[in-house]
Amino acid sequence: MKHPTTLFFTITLLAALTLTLAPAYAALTIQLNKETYSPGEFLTLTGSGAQPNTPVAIQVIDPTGEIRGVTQVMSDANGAFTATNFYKVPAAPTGTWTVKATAAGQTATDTFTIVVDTTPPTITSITLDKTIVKGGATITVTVEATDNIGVASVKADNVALTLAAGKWVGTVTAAQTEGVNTLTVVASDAAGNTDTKTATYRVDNTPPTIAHTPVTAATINTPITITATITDNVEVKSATLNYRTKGAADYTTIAMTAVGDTYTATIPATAVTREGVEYYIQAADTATNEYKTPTYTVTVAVATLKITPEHAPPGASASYSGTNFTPNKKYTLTVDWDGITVTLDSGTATAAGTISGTFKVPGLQSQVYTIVAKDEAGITATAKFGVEQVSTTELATKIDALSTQLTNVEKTLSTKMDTLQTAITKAITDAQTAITAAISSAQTDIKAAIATTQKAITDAIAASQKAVTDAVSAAQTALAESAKSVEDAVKAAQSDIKAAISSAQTALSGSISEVKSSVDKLTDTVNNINTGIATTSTFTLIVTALVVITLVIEIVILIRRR
Ligand SMILES: [Ca+2]
Ligand SMILES: [Ca+2]
Repeated sequence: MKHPTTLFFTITLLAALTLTLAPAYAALTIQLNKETYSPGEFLTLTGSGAQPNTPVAIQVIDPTGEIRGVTQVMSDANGAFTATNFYKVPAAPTGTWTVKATAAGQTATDTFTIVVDTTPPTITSITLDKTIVKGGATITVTVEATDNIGVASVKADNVALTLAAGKWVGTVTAAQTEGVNTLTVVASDAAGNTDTKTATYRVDNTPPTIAHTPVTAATINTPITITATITDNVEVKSATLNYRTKGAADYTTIAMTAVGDTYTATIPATAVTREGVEYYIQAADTATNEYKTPTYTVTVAVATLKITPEHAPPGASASYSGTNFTPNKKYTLTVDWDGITVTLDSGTATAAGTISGTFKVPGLQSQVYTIVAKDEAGITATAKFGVEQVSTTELATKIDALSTQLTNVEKTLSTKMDTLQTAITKAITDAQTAITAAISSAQTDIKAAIATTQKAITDAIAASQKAVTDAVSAAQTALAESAKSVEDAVKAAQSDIKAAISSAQTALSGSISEVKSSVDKLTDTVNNINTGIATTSTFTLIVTALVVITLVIEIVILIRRR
């Protein structure tokens, strides 16, 4: 027998070895998404603990042990897997069913039972937000329903409602057909059991009708009662009276009060001014159909006052009459003089709103006064009345005298105007004449100035011409003198030459031919001089003469050398 300590050690070692050598994977498990299923529902499961990326075979086994369905899925990299809607649950056999998963030799199971639900849901309430609507209007439907297992869906006229806070809510579109229409609501459970209930609503496309006799005339500052008979094929919801003082920008809207089909409202006195009043009636039914009457115009009668005669002296009697005052109301007839109100008469208007009476003309200063008739409702009318202190004849005479004076003033003014006009005309004519004379004088002066200038220019030109002529003449004289002196010089030279020749001829002992040649040359030159004197310029003659003298000197030198 081994030592207990040794045995314990051995067992511990074996356990450690076993743990070390066992696969590193957890146990295979599966989990169905529900514990019970109704017939027709599908099974879905999730699993884990398989080897990574390994096929997992799944079997569905009924309570008798018969395999009713198989499928296969792959585990993922973590060994997890899912089979979705892999088997449709039949109605039978009831009892405990098993789902078995097998992967790499490991198995796992889960169980479920089939519950056959034969109890339909119950619709407990249907609520419509409105039951009288226009055709095509939107109606919000709210349904409450229960079921032994659970309400799966609710539809209203085939429109699926949404579950919110325990109630099924949605909107449907009303039919177009006028009259009572039926809304069908169906609640279903998962097993397909249903409950159907209906609700009704009414379609009203017909607006209300308004029967009204328009008010066309009213008394100023007096309320106007407007009455109309308003009906609807279903239900009148509201009726309003809309009024404004004619010319006002906006209408005032007030609700009409109903007694049966008779609706009444009152336009207040403050709106009834002399401008007149405009109004219309509007009615709506529950389905929001509306009808509006045309706009009517009320003419407001304005109170009038007439006094006969129109003027009279103090103490005389005058009568008055007025219309359109507030019927049966008290009134007073007054006149205002320098801030003091004097009552002339008072009374009560008739049922027709007329007033009349007489008064004694008060002793007021002569002038035209405004007489005021005013009733308790504030309706007033005025008329002018003249209090006379002087007789009409006296007044007429004064007016005639004034008229004559005015005529005289008019005549005097007319005469003065004529005189003034004549004076103005003359002044204008005089001014024109003076201007013309001044222009003429200026023209003469200008002409004289031009003539003087022309003469001065002519004189200057003449003076210039004489100076030029004198200069030319002097030049000519000078030239003539020059020519004469040249001629004299030539003649003197000729004389000297002849004497020289004569002397030379006498002295000649040698080369006569040489001298003769020079003499011939000299002779030619002299001839040329004589020929050219007439045509050659003074300067050329002088030069030529010098040439001749030079030749003569040469000849003399030549002769003397001998
Ligand atoms: Ca049920
Ligand atoms: Ca209607």
